[in-house]
Amino acid sequence: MPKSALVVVDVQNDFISGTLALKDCPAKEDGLEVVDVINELTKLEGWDLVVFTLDWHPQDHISFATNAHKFKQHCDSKVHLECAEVYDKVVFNVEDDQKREQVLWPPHCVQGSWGAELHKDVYVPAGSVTVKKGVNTSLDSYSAFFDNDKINETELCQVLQSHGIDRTFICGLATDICVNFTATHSNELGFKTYVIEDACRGVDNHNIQCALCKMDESGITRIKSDKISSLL
Ligand code: VGL
Ligand code: ZN
Repeated sequence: MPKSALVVVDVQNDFISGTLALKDCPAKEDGLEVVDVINELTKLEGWDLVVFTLDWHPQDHISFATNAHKFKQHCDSKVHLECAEVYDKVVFNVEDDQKREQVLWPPHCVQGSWGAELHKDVYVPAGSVTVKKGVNTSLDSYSAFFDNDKINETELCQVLQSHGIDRTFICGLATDICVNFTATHSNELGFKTYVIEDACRGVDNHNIQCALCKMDESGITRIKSDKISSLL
């Protein structure tokens, strides 16, 4: 029997009712709706590992629109940071002179804050593992495996390998961003990768469809939560 890990991505207060609530994003999806579905999943017997990822940013993080002025001296002259609104993509030249493409978001998931906590109704089984991402000031990390420029790696791949995991089942927030990047990297790293569609919510409808199509093409399998127990 292949070994299976459930990877629950970023089911944190800020994405549900905090500063980056998905309800206020273009797709108007409600992040809270995943909580019950995910609780049903975590309670299934047969997981070899359950992982919770946390977006976990320092106050001065590069992805916060409120910090854009601090990175301005390193910024490409073409970009008018004064006009940068939330969701604008800017290019920063960071200290090591590398260009970073960065989407600006409202401040969210600040380390140790309420917004960064898992939603209180999320059931966390004994023995589950937590992986934090986006912890460096000058790197953003949508994926729970690598930052967006693949400069650093988190411990997630090694944790999965040390448990002998063959298959990952990815769910959580947001479909088109952190779920998408995490599933894509999982697949690239050689894990048979499933995305649990009804246990995800996203930011933007077009991007959600785009992300799901690209995942299909890369061999990631979309699955509904009620089909999983028969696979474990
Ligand atoms: C996320 C935007 C910024 C996510 C994280 O968890 O999908 N989105 N940081
Ligand atoms: Zn973030």
